[in-house]
Amino acid sequence: MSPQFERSTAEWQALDAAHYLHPFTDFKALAAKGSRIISRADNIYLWDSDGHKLFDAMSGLWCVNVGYGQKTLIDAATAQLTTLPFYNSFFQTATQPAIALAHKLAQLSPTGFEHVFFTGSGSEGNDTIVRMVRRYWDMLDQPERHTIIGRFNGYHGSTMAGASLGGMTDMHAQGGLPIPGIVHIDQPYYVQHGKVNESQDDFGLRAASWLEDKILEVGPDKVAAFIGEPVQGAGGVIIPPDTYWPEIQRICNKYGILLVSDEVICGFGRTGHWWGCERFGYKPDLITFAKGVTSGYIPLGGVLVGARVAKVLIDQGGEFAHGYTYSGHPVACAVALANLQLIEDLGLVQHVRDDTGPYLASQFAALQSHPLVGEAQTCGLMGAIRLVKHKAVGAQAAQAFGPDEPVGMVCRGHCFANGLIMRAVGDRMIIAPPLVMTLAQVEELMALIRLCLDLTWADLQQRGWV
Ligand code: PXG
Repeated sequence: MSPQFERSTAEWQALDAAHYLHPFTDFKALAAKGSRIISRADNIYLWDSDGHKLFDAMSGLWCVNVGYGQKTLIDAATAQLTTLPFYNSFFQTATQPAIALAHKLAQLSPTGFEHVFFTGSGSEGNDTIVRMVRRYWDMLDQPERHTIIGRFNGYHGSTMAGASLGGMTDMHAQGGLPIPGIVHIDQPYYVQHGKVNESQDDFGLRAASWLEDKILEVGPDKVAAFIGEPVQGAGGVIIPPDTYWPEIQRICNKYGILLVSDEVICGFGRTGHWWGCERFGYKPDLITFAKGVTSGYIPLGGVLVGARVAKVLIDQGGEFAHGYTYSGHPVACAVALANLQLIEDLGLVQHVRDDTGPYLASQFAALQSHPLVGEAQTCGLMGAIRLVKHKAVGAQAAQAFGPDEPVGMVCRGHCFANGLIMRAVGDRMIIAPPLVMTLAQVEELMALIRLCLDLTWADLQQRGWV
């Protein structure tokens, strides 16, 4: 490690508390407690500054899909930094890596996607979606078609537009969001909205029908687009019933509304398919991507633009007044090319679809017998375990923990103490491990998860919560 990074953990924590404002953080509470400092990584493991090893079941932050320490990505960055560390794509200019990556993404995208707009992150990608969708309808002389429909508990980033498209009410409560022209429908979460004796399939159709209700409420000639994540990630790995997305597609088609698939988490193999929309059987008009495009080695995001929108934007001419300094950053694009090559060379998408995904699913199904587990579900290499106070008995639904019983945080504490990074979203414990994970590592992960569930159960008994 470089000498400038050689300090004790306590020194780093003091400097951190003195100067560094972390994302989505209660600054005061963290300063009192001290951050966990992560120092290095290899394959699917991390080490903190005290040398503790952690199993990274969240792939950094849903992004390090090829795992840590991949030499081809490092070499690609080094080579590009040496040749041309930066040049922009404004003023009728381009760099070879940006063009090559646009070409590669067109090859990997679902049929009908030939164009890409690059950004620096998923949030900027979704800001681009808002600008592009509204410009599309303006160019078609329908400027009143500006309303975009998102979903409560959806996550589309943290910029003004990203947070507005998302449906996180605690984010909306800060700063007067959503911005005008963005409205929300409920999420397809059976635990929250399902009816007694309603099948998953029926619930999926009913949840999709909320889109039609909202379109009719806003006025069909005012709605520009619908945006959703194939599987809601940050919302707690909410996996919709198989009937949901095809019905959403039918409704969008019926009213001529653009369908946007935010694949920032689900893209590049996470679901066992290249794209989440392929897993769930729908054809979006626009796709947002980020994270897995570079496996998080360097920031990059963007929008894949399908033929319907591209045709209008390109054929009609006129400048699209939008872009970022780092749109098509050559180093980021070079790393992305190496990353996509590696995903192909290692056959990671098939590996998830045929090997680790089904194995993880069977292991999660077996968790169902644990006294704390309400449901445990997976989609590819994403999984969620809902912790419940009392399990469902017969027709009686499972009983959830109360608002003053933060069970997820208790469980997360046991995970960290035992070398496992698993995220808590309310009462849902979620994972999204690197796609390079082997079958043996799935077993290792499941042993850690079972241990942490047992420790949590014993802890909750002591607290008198169960
Ligand atoms: N769309 C989706 C679906 C995302 O998951 C973004 C957009 C925004 O991407 P950027 O690169 O601007 O962060 C995301 C990001 C969490 C968590 O706690 C999830 C994300 C980001 C930070 C935390 O699960 N997803």
